[in-house]
Amino acid sequence: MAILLTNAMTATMQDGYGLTTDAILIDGDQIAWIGPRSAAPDAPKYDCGGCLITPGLIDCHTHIVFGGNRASEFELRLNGASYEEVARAGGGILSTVTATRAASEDDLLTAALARVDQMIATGTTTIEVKSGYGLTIADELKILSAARRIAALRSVTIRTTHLAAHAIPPEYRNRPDSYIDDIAIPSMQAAHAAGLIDAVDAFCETIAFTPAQVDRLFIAASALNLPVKLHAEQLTNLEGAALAARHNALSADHLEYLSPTGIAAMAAAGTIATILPGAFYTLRETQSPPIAALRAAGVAMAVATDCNPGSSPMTSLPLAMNMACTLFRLTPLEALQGTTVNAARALGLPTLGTLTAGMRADLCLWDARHPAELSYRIGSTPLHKRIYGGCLDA
Ligand code: DI6
Ligand code: FE
Repeated sequence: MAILLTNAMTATMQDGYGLTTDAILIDGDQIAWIGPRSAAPDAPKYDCGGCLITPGLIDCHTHIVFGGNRASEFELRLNGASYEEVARAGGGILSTVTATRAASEDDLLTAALARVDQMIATGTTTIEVKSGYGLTIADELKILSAARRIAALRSVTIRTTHLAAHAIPPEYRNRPDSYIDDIAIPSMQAAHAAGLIDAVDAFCETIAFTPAQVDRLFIAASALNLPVKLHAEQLTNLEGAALAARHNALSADHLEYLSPTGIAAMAAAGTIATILPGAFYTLRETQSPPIAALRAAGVAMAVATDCNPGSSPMTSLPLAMNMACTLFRLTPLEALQGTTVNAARALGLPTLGTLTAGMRADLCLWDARHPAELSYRIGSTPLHKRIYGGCLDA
């Protein structure tokens, strides 16, 4: 059934904000028409009460399927415990791996749904979900299967990413190449065969995997026609972004230590820079990603939550947008482009991220007059209603 949205200010996100007071005709799960109210096709009307409309927000980088949480580690650290003491007390990324391995697929799904509900409540309509806390073939598949099931239970689009190359599990300590050969590549192939993944990611870092190891994984991904993306230059510069760009990556993510070489390679390849201020904030990092240089080079930027139990226990995209503006000096326009049009590009989803005829009807109605209000407030979400796939469900 068609419905005509009237009485709103709409940020179409075409050529900047693309602000318009035009009416929007939704037919089925698509935007069928946008134009002056006086020229609108005849259809039942929905009065938006002067709300601001934007595309539904897209969280293009999350790790929401995991067991347990790390609050006790957070408390230990703030009481002065060292990294070693935290590790001895069972903390760190491997504690999440232990908890995730111990959890059933249903348990993981239930825990993830609570996070999804918080994301929905802050305007998210599409979520990318990574594996990476299983680190065995069976546990990676369990995570990806739980992630896929979210889409049938909530009004969100889910895109899944294989991230077995996230950490080296204890059973492969000092044998990362064997881990890539025995677990990372075979679990990717098995997940692809089972239809469980849309893309492949890795953590390229001195504490994780080398560029040579990531390169081998990406060659195996390209043999399956799977697009790649990379956690690059988060803690040190290994020229991971340039490696990702050589593989035509959709995005390179984090990028605090990104070099001029990496920026040039990303610009040439059209790789999106995904900015993750939640991890920067949590880790009390002091080096910002080179935003001005990315801007000057014409590299498009996305903004995401990086929702994960260790470095970014955050579900709100409006909060990530606020942090991106205040910590990194993105403009409010860049922040909103980062969670709409550029986030859609980072996921390779051409029918999302802008509001034009033919696009999917995922929209947010906000109690706001101007899009800058979405980034301006700290931790408040003026969401009035979400429209998901043409349904006025929230
Ligand atoms: N970078 C991060 O900040 C997270 N993963 C990654 O590749 C950390 C994940 C965790 O600590 O659980
Ligand atoms: Fe991440």
